[in-house]
Amino acid sequence: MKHTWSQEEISQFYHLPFMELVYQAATIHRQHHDPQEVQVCTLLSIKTGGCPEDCAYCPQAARYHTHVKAHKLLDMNDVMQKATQAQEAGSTRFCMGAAWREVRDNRDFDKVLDMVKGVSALGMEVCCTLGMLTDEQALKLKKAGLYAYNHNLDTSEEHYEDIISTRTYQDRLDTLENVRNNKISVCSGGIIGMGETVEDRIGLLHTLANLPEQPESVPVNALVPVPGTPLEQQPKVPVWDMVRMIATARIIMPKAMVRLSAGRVRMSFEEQALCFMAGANSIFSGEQLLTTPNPEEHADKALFQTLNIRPREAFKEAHSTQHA
Ligand code: SAM
Ligand code: DTB
Ligand code: SF4
Repeated sequence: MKHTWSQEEISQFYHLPFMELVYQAATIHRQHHDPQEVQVCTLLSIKTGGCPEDCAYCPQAARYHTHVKAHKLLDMNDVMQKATQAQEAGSTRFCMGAAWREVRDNRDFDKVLDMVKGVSALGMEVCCTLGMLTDEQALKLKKAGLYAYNHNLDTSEEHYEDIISTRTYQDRLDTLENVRNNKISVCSGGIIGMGETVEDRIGLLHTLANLPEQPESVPVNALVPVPGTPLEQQPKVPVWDMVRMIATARIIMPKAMVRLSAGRVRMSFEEQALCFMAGANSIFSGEQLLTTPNPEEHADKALFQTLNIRPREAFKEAHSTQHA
């Protein structure tokens, strides 16, 4: 039977004494996952910048003047080359991001469908993050071989309108429903460090954990403050908050992949190790996220070696549910 988490229960986990929280999360992590395994994913921005939305954190919104140079949709060949490189470097999931408000039924979408087909044929978990989707568009992506769709709720419903005014929380939830109804794996998480309260963070986790089905994947991002965006002056998120967020997500969504996403460039090996201890079991590798820097490949190789971590195989979730 589905367990419903109350805001109060989640808050109690979040506020546990730090070591107790990490211990409980690490214990649950071991019941559902191999703690020596971390999935390595690669992001590629297939269409960069010029986005009509006003997400206050985002360097790709057309209305802010940032370092990002807009470019049109990449060619299939470039995408396949990047995906192959990523696979050779140990990535098992490839996520293509477009700075779109929503998918439109046009030639660009047809090209994206071809990209999904191509990357899927490599045997990687293909993920896309393209903005809002209709039910029909989700079905087309599914038929092309899409494994997962990323669509973040970003923060609590209450804090949402301080961050984004060009769409609503309900728009986000509707897209997640369209993704779920078409049997695509759901990836949805958020960002901390955007001036939210602890209640907002708990509210975000509350919404995610109580979706009709919990997301299979929950990215936890620390804001990367980009000059030119309204959030450029936000102070760095303390690692303690990142760990609390990851640990709480792990406890209330035990089966999900919890992804230590944006913000790793500013974290030491010790800090990242604490995140893995608290239940994070995925990272993005490669020197760029979408448009901002990420640790270099050799640094991540050294991190994995130091911590005796192995990269996780592709489709492990699907394989283990089939055998269960
Ligand atoms: N346009 C699509 C959308 O918004 O759903 C897909 C691309 S969008 C860049 C993907 C996600 O990246 C956002 O939902 C947000 O959570 C994250 N993101 C964007 N800028 C960020 C930043 N500066 N720091 C941390 N995360 C960020
Ligand atoms: C997610 O939650 N984080 C990734 C992925 N999903 C698409 C993106 C982070 C982007 C950070 C800012 C940038 O590089 O543009
Ligand atoms: Fe556009 Fe996505 Fe950036 Fe918002 S987060 S401005 S929708 S690219």
